[in-house]
Amino acid sequence: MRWDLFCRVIDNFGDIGVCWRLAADLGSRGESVRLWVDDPSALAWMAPAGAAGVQVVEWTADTPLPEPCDVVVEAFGCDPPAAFVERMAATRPVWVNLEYLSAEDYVERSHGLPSPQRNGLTKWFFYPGFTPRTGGLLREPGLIAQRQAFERMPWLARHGIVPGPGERVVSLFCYDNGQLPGLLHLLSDTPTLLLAAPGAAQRMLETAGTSLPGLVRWQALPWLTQPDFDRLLWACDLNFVRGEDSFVRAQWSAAPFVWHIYPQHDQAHAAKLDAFLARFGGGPSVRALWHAWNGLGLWPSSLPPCEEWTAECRRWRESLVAEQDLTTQLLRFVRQKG
Ligand code: TRH
Repeated sequence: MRWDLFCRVIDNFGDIGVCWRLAADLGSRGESVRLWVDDPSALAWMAPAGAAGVQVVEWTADTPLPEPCDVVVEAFGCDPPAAFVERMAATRPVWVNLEYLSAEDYVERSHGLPSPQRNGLTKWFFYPGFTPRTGGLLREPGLIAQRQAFERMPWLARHGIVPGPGERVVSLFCYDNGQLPGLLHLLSDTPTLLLAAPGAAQRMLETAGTSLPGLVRWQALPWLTQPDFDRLLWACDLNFVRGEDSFVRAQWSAAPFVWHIYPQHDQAHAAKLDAFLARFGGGPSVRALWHAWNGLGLWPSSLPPCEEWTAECRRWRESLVAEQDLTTQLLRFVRQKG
């Protein structure tokens, strides 16, 4: 099929990150995707080589609007241009709104619901999620096999990262976070190499400067391509991730991970975080750590026991892998509605 996928970059990199993964995954399965994005700049580092079957169109007010494809996906309710929607009334593509990821109960109730539109078309809600009654998670065919076959030391060496003997390797991708001193204190019980993503993590560590605890050192990373970002998560003993896409990718890594959830002014993120924890499990020590990193509780005195935590993450990944991935589900959904 031919797909129009619309992406508006609201902030950060999750909007384009999710859309690119979906577009590339569809392309690898023989679909043909026109990815409309208002700010494609991040693709220069995220996906410099592009992807088979994916054409990127810079979406501005002046972009000429061609005939709509067989399927129109708008990411996160980003509203395709009105003139395009008018043309859709004539060609009648399947129209899908790909929603935000959440583990909250409303997702199961809302996934797959129709929304009748003024132009006579139906827009269908498609919700990613963690349970069989949701649209699932992006997981490319072969991803888990690649992860199992991955060798961390050569990858780290190729990226100029040389952990000392017994040094714990921790990735850090986060928003500005006043909780960093608490985290550094917690990590200071063991030699630790913190690999900091560009942006807030690096800025905060630069500011921390000489106040870094003795056993903790850090190294700045460049922006990695998405496949290399995945490998970073596979190479680390512990991953701090954020937003939506890196959060999911940490779950495929199955190394212990901590989520810095996108903060919302009305505190809605606290319920969203707890909804995930309720499904994931992890026990009180994981819960306390996640709450502390998100400013929702006091710091525990130590990290969760590593073996149990790792086993929990592996069990969680196995349970997710038993579900169908998002792209497979979306393809089936669209064929049913078409
Ligand atoms: O950047 P994020 O915080 O994105 C978002 C946005 O805030 C968005 O508006 C919000 O709706 C959503 O979160 C919940 O975090 P996320 O989702 O993890 O996206 C980051 C993307 O960047 C992801 O696709 C991984 C990619 N990435 C790389 O490819 N290379 C890198 O080096 C790094 C650090 C990230």
